[in-house]
Amino acid sequence: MYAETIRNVAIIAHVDHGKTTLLDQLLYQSGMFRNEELDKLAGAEHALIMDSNPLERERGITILSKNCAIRYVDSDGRVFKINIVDTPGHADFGGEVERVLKMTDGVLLVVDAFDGPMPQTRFVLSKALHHKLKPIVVVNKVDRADARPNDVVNEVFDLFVELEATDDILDFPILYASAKEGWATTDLSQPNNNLKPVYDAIIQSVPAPKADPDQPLQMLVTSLEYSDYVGRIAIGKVFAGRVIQAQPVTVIDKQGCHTQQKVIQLYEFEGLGKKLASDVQAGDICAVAGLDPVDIGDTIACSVEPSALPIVVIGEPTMSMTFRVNNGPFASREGKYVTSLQIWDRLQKELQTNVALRVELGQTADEFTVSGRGLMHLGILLENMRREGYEICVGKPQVIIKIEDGVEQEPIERLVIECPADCQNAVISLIGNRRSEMLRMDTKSGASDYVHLEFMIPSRGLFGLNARIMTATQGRAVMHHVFEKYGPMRGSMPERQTGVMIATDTGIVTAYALDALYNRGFFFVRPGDEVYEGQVVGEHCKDKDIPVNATKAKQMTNIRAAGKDDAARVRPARIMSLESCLEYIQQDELVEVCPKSIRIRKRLLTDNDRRRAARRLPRDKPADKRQPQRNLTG
Ligand SMILES: Nc1nc2c(ncn2[C@@H]2O[C@H](COP(=O)(O)OP(=O)(O)OP(=O)(O)O)[C@@H](O)[C@H]2O)c(=O)[nH]1
Ligand SMILES: [Mg+2]
Repeated sequence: MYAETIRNVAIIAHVDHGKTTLLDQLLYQSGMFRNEELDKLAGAEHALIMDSNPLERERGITILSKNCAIRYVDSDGRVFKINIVDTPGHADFGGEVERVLKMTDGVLLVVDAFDGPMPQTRFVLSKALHHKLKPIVVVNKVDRADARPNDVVNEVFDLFVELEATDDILDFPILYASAKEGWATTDLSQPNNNLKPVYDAIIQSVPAPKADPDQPLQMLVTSLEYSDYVGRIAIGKVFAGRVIQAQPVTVIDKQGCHTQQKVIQLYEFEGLGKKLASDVQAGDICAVAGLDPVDIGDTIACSVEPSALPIVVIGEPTMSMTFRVNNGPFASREGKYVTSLQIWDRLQKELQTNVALRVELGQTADEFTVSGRGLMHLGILLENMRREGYEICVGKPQVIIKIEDGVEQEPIERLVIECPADCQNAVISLIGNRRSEMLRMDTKSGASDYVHLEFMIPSRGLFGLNARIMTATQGRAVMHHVFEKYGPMRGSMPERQTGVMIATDTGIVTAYALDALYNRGFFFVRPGDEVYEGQVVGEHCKDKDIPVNATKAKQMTNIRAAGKDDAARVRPARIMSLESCLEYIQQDELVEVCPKSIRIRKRLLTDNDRRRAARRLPRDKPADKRQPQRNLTG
């Protein structure tokens, strides 16, 4: 049967364990390309081919899952087509992993030979086991001087047992690899110089897709792409039957609505791209152009006997933010798209491909509530929008509270921190007052000066935690968290300890003014920057907000003062990334996201308005510490 020579696998792992590096090397060694051809496609610092999107290159992480197909000839001369999906490892993009697993029959579970299984390893493995996918464990980075591959294999085995894997799954094949150096072996005492063992393990261990080409067509759409020439392109796996060029089909959406449409163009994956195909049979992954409407989760079915495939359920968002029209004094200076309609249209477009995102109308016509899987998930959306020329103001991220059986439930995350033994006390005391509970604390086997700490902590407790842990450990700790479950609300959280400095005037920041405020704290702006009344220009060293005049210029007189007239003392500005701003702000503040600048401002720009609003609050809640929503702030 045709599908006998097809293998569909996804590469899954915790962030930075080397998925993309492994896939790139598999492409180099596939014999389908000249090395120079691939070298040209590699980009940025990590020189990875598959991380092709500009933000991925900038940050060195994978954000979107991507398909490619490799032809492989085994030792018996049989030609196999291996469809491989690269997935992101960051917990916030977990939805991307869930979306694509349905396409595959097996997974390469990559685990770092020093780190061992981390929170996202557990998450992606549990999803793979849920889909009954056959795992192959790749212990990667064995070239590392501190690698401890044997311990890691034991830890992976324990993880499988914890996740209640069945006996036949527990029999998983193990490969030891250095993706960076491009080799893998089944036995560390027998070195090897290529990735052939990875190909062989895929061919031997991953089952061929169970699919019957003689049944009526059923194809599940798992990704969408756009092309200027052919419009929407639906990508997915053909579960039954075959797709034929120019064939009429019935598209069944998630509500069960049928529409009669026609395949305009049909592609199969080949190497890094797609090539036109006349016919794609059950078991293979293909792309269909010319269908509209079509969405992720829809079934493309036979027009005579249409029947839908089960819908892929994606985990719910846990965090939401308000996106609103930028109404600050500098609005429309940098952006091309500034109206609520333009923002709404852009968010609707994002919903078509970003499966873990939700968008709802907000309290006013200028506001929308956007929910996602975490700060980075929403941060990447904002970053993309800003680069496309949008201007938006966003409010403080809030965790999404659910009510179950009349009890308020909040998202709880599994947090893993690995740090040198000498700073564990500092870490534990920081986390201790954030309503967490410790699950585990042990020294990392094979690396005795490192401790491995595991906690359950409300998502609220994670806001601003990373920066504090890094300061407390001089940047030596590694911290990862992933959503685990909803649990009963755990009470109030400590919030930002410091107040801010708020500009009282609109104008250009002067070194003279900053010098006068030298002892008041840190600034987010530099001399020469333009600021407006109500903008947050710095962090106060005390816990109260203070108004400051950052634009004050030195009075011009013709009397020269002796001494340090020209030598204004200005601390280097603290330049905050978009995500750090989002973590930093309080309930009464907004982040203004524009194509060239990111500013923090007070919701109410004038001092009078803020005072008036504070007076309206109950007496026992001071204005700068107010928390309108039951202490939800972190
Ligand atoms: N020493 C060593 N480093 C490796 C190896 N494989 C990958 N790396 C490095 O690990 C880092 C992360 O590699 P990626 O391939 O981007 O990891 P990833 O799993 O795709 O990361 P995300 O997609 O962001 O989850 C890069 O700096 C690689 O150079 C390896 O075998 N040995
Ligand atoms: Mg990657």
